[in-house]
Amino acid sequence: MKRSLLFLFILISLKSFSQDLYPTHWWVGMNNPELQLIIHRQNVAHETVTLMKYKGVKVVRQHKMESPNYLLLDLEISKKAKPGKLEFKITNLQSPEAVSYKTFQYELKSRSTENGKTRVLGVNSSDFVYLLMPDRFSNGDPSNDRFTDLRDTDLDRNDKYARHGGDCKGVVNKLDYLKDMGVTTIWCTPLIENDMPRMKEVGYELAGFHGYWFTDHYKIDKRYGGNEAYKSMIAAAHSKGLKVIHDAVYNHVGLYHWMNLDPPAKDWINQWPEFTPPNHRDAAVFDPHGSVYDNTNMLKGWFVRHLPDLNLANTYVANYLIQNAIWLVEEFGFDGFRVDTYKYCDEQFLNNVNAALLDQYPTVTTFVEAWGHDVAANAYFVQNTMDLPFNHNAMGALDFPLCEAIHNSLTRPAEWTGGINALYLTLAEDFLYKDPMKNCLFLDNHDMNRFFSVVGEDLQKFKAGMALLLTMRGIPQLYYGDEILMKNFKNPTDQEVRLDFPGGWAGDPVNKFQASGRTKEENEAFEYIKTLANYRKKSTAIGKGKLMQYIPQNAVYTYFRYDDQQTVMVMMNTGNETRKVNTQRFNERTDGFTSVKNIITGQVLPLDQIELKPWETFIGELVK
Ligand SMILES: [Ca+2]
Ligand SMILES: [Ca+2]
Repeated sequence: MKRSLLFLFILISLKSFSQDLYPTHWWVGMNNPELQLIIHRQNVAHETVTLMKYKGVKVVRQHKMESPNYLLLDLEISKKAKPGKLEFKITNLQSPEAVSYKTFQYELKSRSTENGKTRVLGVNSSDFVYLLMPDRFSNGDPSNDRFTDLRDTDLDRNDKYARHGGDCKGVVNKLDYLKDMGVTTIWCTPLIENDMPRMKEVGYELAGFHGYWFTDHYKIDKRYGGNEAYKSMIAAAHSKGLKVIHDAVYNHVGLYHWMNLDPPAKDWINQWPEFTPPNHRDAAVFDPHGSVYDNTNMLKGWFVRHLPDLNLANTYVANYLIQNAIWLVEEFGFDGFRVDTYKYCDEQFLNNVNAALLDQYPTVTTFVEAWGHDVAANAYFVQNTMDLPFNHNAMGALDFPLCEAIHNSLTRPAEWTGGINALYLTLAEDFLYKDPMKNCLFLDNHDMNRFFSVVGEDLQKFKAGMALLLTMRGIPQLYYGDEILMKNFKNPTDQEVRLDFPGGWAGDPVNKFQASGRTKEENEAFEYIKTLANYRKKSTAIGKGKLMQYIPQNAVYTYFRYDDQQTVMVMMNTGNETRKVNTQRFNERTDGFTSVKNIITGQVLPLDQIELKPWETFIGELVK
């Protein structure tokens, strides 16, 4: 009895000990043989940690931090190393009569052989991304809704600021719904653990249900089902031919992350005498006339009071985050990254993490949230064609300037630079991007007004926006619920645009995942997106082809997507009069074709007989 109790005690202590190792485990056969292992344990710096003999693995260096609670070991894992468990011996020379001898294990696993084949596939312009907030989408497992050992124990669907219980299983349950709609890729706002109490933001007690307040980079929040549920979700998605984008945050951590609660050293976190927010100006990063003052404030200010800003110029912090990014790909096998708060991060760090990921996973893709205020500002933060003192290496950006231009097109009259001409002019500036096809295109997201509200709840304009989204260059992203015409402005806060998907919870009065639960107008919106998205799936011209646009005339905008096999023509009337379109000036794209097949209705028309009512959009495939 005593023996088994002792055994249990050892097991428990080993378990809690192993949770203080970062990364939690690693793999043999990685391109980079180096691994920096963080041991977090009280007074570990006063102890001696020795690696027992293991073929192909050695400790080449150890680092002490300001805090005695950390010891960092640089391991070298050669190609000779086989999967197994490293054994470390700890001898406490300070107090041998106390716990003088202990061992702990560290697992080296074998890597997946499926990377780039059935997992880690990368996301490209032939995909269609669905952005959802897991807490608000669907609750597949009510047993994980709340935990008394987490700091936020509230659960209240009547409170927009509280958690609502959605999870990974809920997403799995709706994969067929998404696939049927023509979605190919899911992007969940972060699922990483946010063990934070509710925090005051603009006067409201907000829960970390959006996921951007990380407290443990190696754990999926158990309210979403934990690491295994995320693995299952990704496996289920992959088995249905769907991909997954992982939402990463390098800029900050939550107040209750160990890096802030028990910092290894003061300089792991950017320190200010008092709370100092960033100026939020992308210009402060790249302005050739800018001051160091503004630049420092932008890159090192704390996003909000409860998000300590990480010092990404600190090598240890950088190593930790880069290893974590690689760990996440190998562990979960998702297909691409979306990176949050990009313009607030140390620039060299960003290039380093991107390069390290690509070195290990050539197929993994990344698009970033730079939120540049215009094309040049947005292009600055990705691979571009400009001659600059610092060259960013991110593949693609979330295309905020194009989103704004679309809003402009659909809400303002066609003027020299406004209305539909804003869209034309914004696309013309694509020359600043190295590859604009790698940008992610969207009409709204969790930080913006709902698109249906932006266009004044006008279904014609809504369809025009969806037509642009699904036929334009780049990787299109739809925000959950837009397909059922969810609306709202983010007034008083963003929570208004983050409401539950009706039908995502057992017992919901309506279920809008099913046609029978949707209104006539909602079904019309849904079917329009579904038809276009499913056409898009098979269309090489839209998925991978070129774009040619024509100067808008009489408020009618025309562009073509084309390749060797196919030509798709899109026409949009943004004026208030019906227009018969003269297609003469499009000869260089229409020559050799006689008619055009309307993708939505299937009707075939002669090319010279296209007439557009106000705000009507025509999408047709040219026919020989
Ligand atoms: Ca749940
Ligand atoms: Ca920062």
